[in-house]
Amino acid sequence: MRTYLGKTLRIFIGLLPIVLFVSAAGNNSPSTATTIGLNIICVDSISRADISNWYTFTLNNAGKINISFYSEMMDSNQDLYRITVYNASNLENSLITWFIKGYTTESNITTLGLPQGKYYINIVSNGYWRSWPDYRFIVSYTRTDYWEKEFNDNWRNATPIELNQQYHGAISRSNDNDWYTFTLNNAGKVNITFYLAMRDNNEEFYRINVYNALNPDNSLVNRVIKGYTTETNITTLGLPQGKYYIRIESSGNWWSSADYGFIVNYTRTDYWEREVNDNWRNATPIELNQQYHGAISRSNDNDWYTFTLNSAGIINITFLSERMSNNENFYRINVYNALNPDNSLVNRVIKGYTTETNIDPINLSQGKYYVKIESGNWWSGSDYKFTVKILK
Ligand SMILES: [Ca+2]
Ligand SMILES: [Ca+2]
Ligand SMILES: [Ca+2]
Ligand SMILES: [Ca+2]
Repeated sequence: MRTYLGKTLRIFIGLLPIVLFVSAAGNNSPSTATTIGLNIICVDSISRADISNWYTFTLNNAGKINISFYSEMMDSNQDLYRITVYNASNLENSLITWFIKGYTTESNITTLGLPQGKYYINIVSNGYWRSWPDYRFIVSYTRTDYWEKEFNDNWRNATPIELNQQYHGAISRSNDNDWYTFTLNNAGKVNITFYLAMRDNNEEFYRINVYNALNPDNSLVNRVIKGYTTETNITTLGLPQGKYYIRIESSGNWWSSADYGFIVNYTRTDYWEREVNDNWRNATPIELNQQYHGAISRSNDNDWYTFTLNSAGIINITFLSERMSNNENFYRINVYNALNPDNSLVNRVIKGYTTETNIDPINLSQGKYYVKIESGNWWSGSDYKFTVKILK
């Protein structure tokens, strides 16, 4: 029961999902697109008279869709079908374009996270073929608020995310950029963990950047993720309140359209550094006798802190760090008088095996001071802690 120049209705009976023949003749433009249901197998075909079929579906809520496409094996392996998905409000730029080759009988087209709205699917044949069997496809939909919402390819369209909640996305085109945004109502520390199912090789698959909305030219973190790394703890960041962006893209070398996951964990605290604090002008103010945390989140990260002595006194500094895998120079600590920033009062290098350093007490006059912490010739993104104590 198949025709090549007409269209056929078939009802599949049994355990399969409901199957609907979907196409009226002449659905060859968006304005005449055939409305299809979600999670329903649709059957249609290409014919000499009708080589471009348009379908439309509506998502009442945000969610993710997967399109599966089934066709019979043809006698050539050239690209036979082109499947394109559009947001109805943007027919200029496809969300995804996928080619189906003649030997491929089953294709699972990359998952798309989408906002509520109206969408189009266009299935086009690669020219006239002598006989076109029916094809079947299904748009599988799962409602979720925790997927990206395409297009999110620049910061203006970033998908807003909640803190402490895992989200998913996929690089559905090699040039796909996935932007997310979160807001911190208070200063705190942020830890981003990135998850993927192991890829086929250990090439660089993803690049992740984090930006402060006020300073989008300089990323706070720039991290590359390899295919075998299924869980990556991206360095902890101490941040002031404000709006932030995360950008996830392919590394440029390899890409995979499979899902990735990530979570932005946030802990409110006033006792972490506040990036960007990379020079004395943006130094993080600290209280005396209070332990602070920070991390050298890039090899060229500089962490500046400032404190004020209301009267002359003696201070000492205690610095705690993790034991590293070798005994190279991991940190350098300098202390400056704000009136004389060219001469450091303390210049101390911390080696990798040293976990606690007590810097000799120093006599200071009343005034404003800076502490600068940076990497040595090695660096570690793990947390360090330090306390400036007033002894007298
Ligand atoms: Ca994406
Ligand atoms: Ca995107
Ligand atoms: Ca830092
Ligand atoms: Ca810094």
